[in-house]
Amino acid sequence: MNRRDFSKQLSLAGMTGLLGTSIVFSKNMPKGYWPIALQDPDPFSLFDKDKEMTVLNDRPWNIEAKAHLLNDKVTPNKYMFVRNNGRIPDTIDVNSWTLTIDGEAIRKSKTYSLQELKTKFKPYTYQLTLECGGNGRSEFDPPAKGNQWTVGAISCAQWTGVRLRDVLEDVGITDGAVYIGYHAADTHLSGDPTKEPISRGVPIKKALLDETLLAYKMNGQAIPLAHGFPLRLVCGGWPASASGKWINGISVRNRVHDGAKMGGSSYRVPCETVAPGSQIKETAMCIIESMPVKSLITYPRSGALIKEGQSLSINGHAWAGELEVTKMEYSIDFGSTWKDCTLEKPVNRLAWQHFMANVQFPKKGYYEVWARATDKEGKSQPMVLPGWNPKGYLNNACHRIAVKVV
Ligand SMILES: Nc1nc2c(c(=O)[nH]1)N[C@H]1C(S)=C(S)[C@@H](COP(=O)(O)O)O[C@H]1N2
Ligand SMILES: [Mo]
Repeated sequence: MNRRDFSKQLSLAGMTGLLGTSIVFSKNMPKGYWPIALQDPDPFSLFDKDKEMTVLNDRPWNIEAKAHLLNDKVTPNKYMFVRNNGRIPDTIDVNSWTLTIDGEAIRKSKTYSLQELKTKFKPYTYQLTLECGGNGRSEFDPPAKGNQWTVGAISCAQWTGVRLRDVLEDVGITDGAVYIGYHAADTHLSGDPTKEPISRGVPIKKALLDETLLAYKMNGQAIPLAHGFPLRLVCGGWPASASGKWINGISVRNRVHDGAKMGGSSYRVPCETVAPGSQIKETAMCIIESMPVKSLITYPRSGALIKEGQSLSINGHAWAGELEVTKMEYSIDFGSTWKDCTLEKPVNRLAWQHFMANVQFPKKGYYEVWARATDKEGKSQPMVLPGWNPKGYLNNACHRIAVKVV
């Protein structure tokens, strides 16, 4: 969010909201004035994030969690990563907000007000895993350009909204429907109003699943601004880029959606494994769909100290895109031998699962605890960086923490 552009449109009510109190002599304030308290805004207070979160970029805002901050079973806003491709919309009027369904594969386009969506269709609540396709990018070699996410671009909040399927059925889609693409109210960093910063989507089959929501609540409250207030598409288990924030349109396409960041190397990886650093033809790139199996140790934080003879309780989460995780193991000997963790079932499909274990160490010294999840199809996390790709997507290597027994 560029400060100048932000202030140009920010209403007095908007400023009051950000300041947390009213501006007493606001009527004397010059037009377009930006109160000092809001200059170089502090992202932590601006977005209600915990101070331990890591800011990777401020134009646009990109903020990630650290592993130990993600220990909650349901991710609260303060620990939820923020990934923006453009500028957060700064003038949102909930009362006039609409969602238009159009595209080649619908009978007649239709526009709903937010109120209509909420009253006409049945609400559902699911906990849904959203992981940025680039989570773990910082480990790629040769390095991949883009936000250098470590492990914290993952969340599993509770989303409430209406099923996209119910809305599409109400509009009427044709047999020719192949894909949906979202349109949103955020603006391109260049300032060009004709350009969308991002307009992605999913195949119609994913769009019609029970868990694919047009959400208006996160963890039981209005969605925070940074996460898509007042309306967001949520496609759990897929790269989170498919879950459009601030959406005001869905196009039902008769072909693969061709919006911004659907082509080239955006959210696409070589269809076949390639040598690190290779040049890849555009036709040899495939769109990322369900995310791969992965896990995170969220307790204790790396660097734990324990006394000799004591056992260490570890816990964390595991997820595998559209699939369930069926096995969770840990190793204290650099992957030579593995022991089972206790693994819970997900609260619903596409939610992460919790694991825990009681780890024993043979003697004093330095150890690493490595965690490895296996999905329903028998695929496990690799111990080292998996398939190199130009943009550094899909790093699902085992998470590790350091432990000293003293
Ligand atoms: N309109 C819009 N939707 C968007 C984005 C965006 O920049 N604009 N970023 C996408 C990407 S790449 C990710 S990883 C997720 C991040 O969601 P979060 O910020 O709520 O964690 O939002 C997705 N939806
Ligand atoms: Mo992303």
